[in-house]
This record gives sequence, structure tokens and C-alpha cells, in this order.
Amino acid sequence: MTAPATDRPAILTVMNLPPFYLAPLKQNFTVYERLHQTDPEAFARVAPTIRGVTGGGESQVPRALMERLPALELVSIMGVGYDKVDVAAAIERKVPVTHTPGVLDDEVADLAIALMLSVARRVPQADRYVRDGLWASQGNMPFARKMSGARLGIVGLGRIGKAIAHRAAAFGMSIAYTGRTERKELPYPFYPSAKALAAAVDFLVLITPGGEGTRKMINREVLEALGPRGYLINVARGTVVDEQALIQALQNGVIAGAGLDVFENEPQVPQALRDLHNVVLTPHMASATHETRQAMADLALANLVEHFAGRPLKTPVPECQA
Ligand code: NAP
Ligand code: 8YV
Repeated sequence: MTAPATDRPAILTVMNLPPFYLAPLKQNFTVYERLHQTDPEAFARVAPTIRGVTGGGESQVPRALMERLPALELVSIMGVGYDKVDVAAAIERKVPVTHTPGVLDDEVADLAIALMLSVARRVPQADRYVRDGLWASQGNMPFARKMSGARLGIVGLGRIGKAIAHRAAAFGMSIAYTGRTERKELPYPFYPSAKALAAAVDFLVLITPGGEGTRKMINREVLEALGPRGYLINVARGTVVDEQALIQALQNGVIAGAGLDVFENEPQVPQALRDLHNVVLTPHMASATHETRQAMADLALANLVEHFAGRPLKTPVPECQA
């Protein structure tokens, strides 16, 4: 049975939620949709009653917002990455943070492979070639680059990284990885740094968390190591790459190309990057299918429902696990 509206815990949303998340959220809670952004005066009035915050992997939940919410009990993120949540501030206030690991691995891995194929085989350019009538007027397109059988390096062999490796194996690719720790149980060679890995592969795929630990980990030196026949694929976070160094590397043939789903200052993408012909760009959409976003919404909602029913959280972030 649904509780009367007045008895329902108050939740603040910090992003535009899809209808299939917002509707059940409103059935269970009193929902203030981005009120802190849309109506600061109304927000000031209800802030002391807000007990939960929910948003996506790109949503900001800074210390300053938490300080406005004295009754806050839970931050539920509809996304696996939570680098824009100030987890340290949440822990200080004994507020757990939850996310949605696992349910999006296939989807993000699929897009990583799609970007690799797109940039190597120049699929967007080929599409334009046909649409613009160039096939008929100029003949066949120049040859592209083979992906099957090439060497893949994965920076961050976690849940999604392993799903990428699994798919790449079906393309006959050799697989190597780097991370903070070597995983002896895995059958792939470990390299101690992104630079060492880059020097050994044709495709370097980034799938680490964002945040301070990985900021600008992929810099000019790593790109030089990847070399003029190497491709960079970023489905992690824009902050992992030094974007200016990447633009220069792409402009000057230091690397062959890049497939990018994430950027330093989303949704702004530098004009210099958009002007390049050796890149394939997608708008942070690796998990954005009906099926997967539904699964993510269900899990984000379940964490809120379980918490307010006094039951254990389904998927707290590692820092908040007992
Ligand atoms: P995960 O299972 O926690 O894996 C993360 C991997 O990154 C681990 O192998 C970890 O290994 C490694 N790592 C962490 N910190 C590192 C560091 N400082 N240097 C090097 N490696 C590091 O997470 P996941 O579920 O696979 O998700 C990974 C990330 O993908 C998310 O955090 C998010 O940023 C991104 N993502 C993007 C999209 C999108 O739409 N483009 C969608 C979903 C996820 P060690 O601990 O051994 O270092
Ligand atoms: C989404 C993501 O863009 O899960 C993540 O870390 O970056 C993506 O799946 C986001 O979480 C949607 O809200």
C-alpha cells in the first residue's frame, strides 16, 4: 500500500530523471525536482525536510548541498560512477551513497567495441561518403584499419573492463591491462603503468573511475607511447585524459585516432576536437538504452525504498560498505 503523500520521505532530484524512474519515485516519495536549481527560495523552505538525494553518474552532489540538508540520510546515484559526489563529506555526516554497478556492464562494453570499430573502420565517414554521393562521384573510399587480431590494452580491468575483454577475445584480439593492482587470477598480462601498456598495444581503452585518482592519467607521454598507429578509446570519464594534449596528438599524427564518449567539460566539446576527422564522438551515452537505463533506475529506486523501509542497502559504494 502506498503511504499518504504527507508521510512519504522527501527526496531531492539533482538531474532530469527519465519518466520510468520519476513515476515510481513519485509513488513512493515526496519528490522535489531540482528545486535547488529552479526555485532557491522554495528550496530553502523545504531543505530541512529532505531525507534523500538522487541523480545520475554526472550529477554534482557537493559538500555545500549536503550542508543545506540537515535531515539527509541517503544519496542514491543512478549510475556506477559517482565521482561528482563528495563521498568524504557524506561519510562525515554518516550518509551512505549508493550506485548501480553491474547492470550496465554489457551496454558500456558494447559501446567501447562500437567506438573501436567505428574509428578504425571509419564507419561515420563511410556513412557520410554514401549520403553525400561521393561513392558515385569519386569511387571507393580509402582503405581503413583492421581491428580483429589487434592488440588491446585496458586501463581499469574492473566489471566493465572484463566485459570489454570478453568481447575483444571474440575478435581474436590479444588483451593486456593496467590498474592500481595486478590481478593474478586474471589470464591477461599486467603492465605497471598506462604508459607501459600504451607502448605495447594498438587500442588503449579507458574504463577507470573518474576523480582525483585518475585525473589526466592519459597525458602527452602516454599518447606518444601509444604512437602513430594507436587508437585511444575513452568510455570512463573526460577527466582521465588531458584533453588539450589529446587534441594536439590527434592534430599532429602522434596517435592515429580516438573514440570518445566522455569529455572534460560536458556537454561542451572543444571545437578543435569536433573539427578533427580521425575521431568518433558520442554524447556520454554508453549506458543509454531503454533496457539498461530501466535496470539502473530500478536499482537506484530499490536502494531508496530499502533504506526507508529500514532494510540493508542493495549496492552501497565501496567506501560506504561496512
Ligand atoms: P570497477 O568494477 O570498480 O572497475 C574500475 C577499475 O578501474 C578497476 O579495475 C580498478 O582497478 C581500476 N582503477 C581504479 N582506480 C584506478 C587508478 N587510480 N588507476 C588505475 N586504475 C584504477 O568499475 P566499473 O563498474 O567497471 O566502472 C568503471 C567506470 O566506468 C565508472 O567508474 C565510470 O567512471 C565509467 N562508466 C562510464 C559510463 C559511460 O556512460 N561512458 C558508463 C558506466 C561507467 P584497481 O582497483 O586495481 O586499480
Ligand atoms: C550515465 C555513467 O551517463 O554509470 C555511469 O557512471 O556515466 C552513465 O551510465 C549516467 O549515470 C546516467 O545517469
